[in-house]
Amino acid sequence: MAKTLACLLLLVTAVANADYLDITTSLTDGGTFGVATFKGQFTDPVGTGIFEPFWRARQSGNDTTYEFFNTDARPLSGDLAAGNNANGGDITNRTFLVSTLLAVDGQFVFLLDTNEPNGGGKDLLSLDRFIIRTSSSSTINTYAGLAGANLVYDIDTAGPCQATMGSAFCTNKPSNGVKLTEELNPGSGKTNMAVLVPVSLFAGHENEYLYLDAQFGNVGRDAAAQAGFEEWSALRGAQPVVPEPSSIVLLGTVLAGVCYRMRKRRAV
Ligand SMILES: [Ca+2]
Ligand SMILES: [Ca+2]
Ligand SMILES: [Ca+2]
Ligand SMILES: [Ca+2]
Repeated sequence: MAKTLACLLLLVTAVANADYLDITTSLTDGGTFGVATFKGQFTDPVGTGIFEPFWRARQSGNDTTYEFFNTDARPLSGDLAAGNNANGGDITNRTFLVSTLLAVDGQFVFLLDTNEPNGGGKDLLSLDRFIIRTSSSSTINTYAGLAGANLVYDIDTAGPCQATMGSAFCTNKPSNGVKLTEELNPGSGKTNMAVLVPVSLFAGHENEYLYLDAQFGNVGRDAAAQAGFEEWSALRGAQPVVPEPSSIVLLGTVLAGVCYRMRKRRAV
């Protein structure tokens, strides 16, 4: 009996700690799950970051739920080849080194552009999973493989929902997540949510590749996914250095000079 009561108490506590953060009223809404912040908008105070989508997926049809993670694996195979997620996968999805992320006030910034109809309740979309992992491999293509990668952050185990900004509020659900709407910032290329993750969580994993496992459309089926592609981008700083045309010409001139001298010396 005592055991049953303890189990019940544990269950009640677990349910009480599982919530959806509702940021469907205003772009200034937001809150936290543990150390990460989820909010309707983000303004880069530095203004130098480069926004590049690295995650692009959808499930065709109406009122669906789907899950996907970014990878460099080509062609997409394993778990990622299933369904219509792969339609966008081959074009846009890729991973990158953690060291290329730009820190803003001690946080790495991930931006979500949802693609849902504007209105009629179809604009609603739930983010049900948000899991960040890192790995020395850039070509993981199964969930089993991803489960073996280093766990950085998982919204479901991060802590209870705390609505801390604007009119955001938390509603009791079986697991943690965020309820969003396309309507607050409609259109493609417009940010519908920003997630701020402390840089400190990535310590010792700077030279590993980043994976974002995200699921949409599952909360109680009242914020299901419609077929437009959702996209995640990250605010990144250090980009791979590509020599400028002028330096390539300069390098070519120097090399030509060296070759000429070597030929001349050989001819002597
Ligand atoms: Ca959008
Ligand atoms: Ca929807
Ligand atoms: Ca969840
Ligand atoms: Ca969609």
